[in-house]
Amino acid sequence: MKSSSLADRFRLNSESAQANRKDFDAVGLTVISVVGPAGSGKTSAIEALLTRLDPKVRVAVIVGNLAAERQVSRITRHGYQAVPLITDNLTAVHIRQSLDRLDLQHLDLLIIEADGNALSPVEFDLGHHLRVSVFSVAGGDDKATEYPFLVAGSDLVLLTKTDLLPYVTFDIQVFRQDVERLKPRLNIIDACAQSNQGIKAWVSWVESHVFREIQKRGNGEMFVPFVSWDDRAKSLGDMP
Ligand SMILES: Nc1nc2c(ncn2[C@@H]2O[C@H](COP(=O)(O)OP(=O)(O)O)[C@@H](O)[C@H]2O)c(=O)[nH]1
Ligand SMILES: [Mg+2]
Repeated sequence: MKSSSLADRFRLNSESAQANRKDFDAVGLTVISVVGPAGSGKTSAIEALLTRLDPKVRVAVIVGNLAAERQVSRITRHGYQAVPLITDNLTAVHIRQSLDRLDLQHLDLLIIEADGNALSPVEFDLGHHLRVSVFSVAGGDDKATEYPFLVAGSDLVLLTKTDLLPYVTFDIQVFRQDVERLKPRLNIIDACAQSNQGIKAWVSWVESHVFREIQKRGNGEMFVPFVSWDDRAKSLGDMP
């Protein structure tokens, strides 16, 4: 990036994000960014999603962090396309530069995993349509207040590693109240990649958005007929 100031960086990012979204919209692609502190369980939540998502949904993942090479192998082992972007500060510019590595026309869902940390301005728009913030109970119940812009700009919060609740000091009510204060009525899903708690709700949330976009697109390319909620509920029925 050649920009000289923070304002320039934001402007450049904003222009790239708009261009990204325009490209995504042109092909009816749903783009979800999954953002949270390193180690909060993002890749695990994405893996849990991919292994249960309706197999007809054509999905690819962009992983943007310093360990991206290793993390994409956790995605590709499930048979999905994944692009590593090795950076500690993922921006819409990086996403823009990586788009020629993806066949956007033949995708329904693109997931972008990004770390939120002190260096990474998580309020950056990547060009996504939906943002999911991920926090773990092991990370402390103050994390929503540490990432206020992330929470306020999210469409869903995943609170992960709930199996660790008996072993850590984490006041769920405090966390929930902080989220409610930052963004009233924001949906929080308590999730655990080990026991599958909440994974059904997470999968359903993603599918509902992707299916809606596919129906809007209405080109009949993939869902004919549309998979009913009853069928999906049945196939997910073994989960809590
Ligand atoms: N106990 C427990 N560990 C988890 C859970 N989800 C993820 N982990 C572990 O937490 C660590 C970080 O997870 P990862 O998905 O790589 O986090 P990311 O850095 O946000 O992508 C890994 O060792 C995971 O196995 C969970 O629900 N329960
Ligand atoms: Mg990860």
